[in-house]
Amino acid sequence: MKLLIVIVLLLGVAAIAQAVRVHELAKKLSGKKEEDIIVSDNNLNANLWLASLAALLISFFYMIFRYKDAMLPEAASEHGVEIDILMDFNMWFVCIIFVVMNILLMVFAWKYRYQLGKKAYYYPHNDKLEMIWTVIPALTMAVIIIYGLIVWNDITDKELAADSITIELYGKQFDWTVRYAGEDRVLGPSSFNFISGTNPLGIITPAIYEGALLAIDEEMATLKKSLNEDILSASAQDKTEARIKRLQRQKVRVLSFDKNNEEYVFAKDDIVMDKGVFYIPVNREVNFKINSRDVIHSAFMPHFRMQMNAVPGMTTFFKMVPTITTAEMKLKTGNEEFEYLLLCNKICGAAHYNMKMTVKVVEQAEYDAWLIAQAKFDQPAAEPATMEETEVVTHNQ
Ligand SMILES: [Cu+2]
Repeated sequence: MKLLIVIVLLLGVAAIAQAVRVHELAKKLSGKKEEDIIVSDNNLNANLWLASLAALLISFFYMIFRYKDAMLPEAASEHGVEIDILMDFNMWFVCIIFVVMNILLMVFAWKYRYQLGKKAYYYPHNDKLEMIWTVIPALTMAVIIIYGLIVWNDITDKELAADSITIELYGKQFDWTVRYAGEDRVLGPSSFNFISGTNPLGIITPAIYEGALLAIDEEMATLKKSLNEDILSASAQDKTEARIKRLQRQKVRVLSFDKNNEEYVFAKDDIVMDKGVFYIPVNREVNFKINSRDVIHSAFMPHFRMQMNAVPGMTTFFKMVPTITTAEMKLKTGNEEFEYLLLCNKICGAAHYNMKMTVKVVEQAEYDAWLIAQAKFDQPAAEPATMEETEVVTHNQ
């Protein structure tokens, strides 16, 4: 099918080339030169040019009017309001300049089109004019950039509120895993060296540390045994030797971690969520720590006007305060189906579109009840809390 389309396209191009050639030959026969443009042709082109300006402006304003309701709803976070004002300021600026410049550009081209007997005015240089058209755009750019930087510095300021919640967003091809810091409000240390089927974030605890070493030693022992028994084919032997070398390197990396690091205790109450939905309380600061396992992703929550790259090998940050609960937003948008989303905004591979999680913004009490029902990292899932139990826990926190 694809080949067929390519052949049709190629034949089309060839047909156009032939038609142009025929046109040129016909002209040659009639003795006309290409430079001989008649005045009426020139005027027609100039007027069509003006008509294209009208078409451009009409479609520009029509699009704005037609799609104004397809924009995001109002910002659902404290800093989002600032971002929206900044974006509106830039948009108005750019749109006004776009309209004025296009009108000037195209009207002048129409006005000074070629006309019989009209001669171009020779005007080679004017310092004052050049100064004006350099300084005005430079000042304009400076205003836009400085205003943007002020807003950026404001929203990325590192200082955390005393009651902020720390949540890790961990991206990989192709999903997000979310980790809550738990009651101690500190995320336990983690490293890719400790990632396994049951430990997708590579969180380190003394038990996991021991387990990783044991698994490496056991696999190495089995491989060495099969090598010694001399039962492998030559290629299988090469593969086994390569695997042993890899395991040795992995062991060196695991041993480079301090076995008795006191920080490992912070992992105990961490909560790892990979169920496609996570909760945050309204009007409370959430401090996101963002990581990636493989390639660059981008943690994107459009309704909160929040986006930050997830870069392998480093942790990035973004803190924000959600101001509108999911339930309130459903009412405001008149959309019963409305949900806040965590998306990936870097095209990171074939299933990039699938990197999606639902974010529920709820009242503090509902958040506490939800959180208590989630399994802690090194404990089995809690029994579903009864209402009384939930109440008690809420008051204790
Ligand atoms: Cu991604």
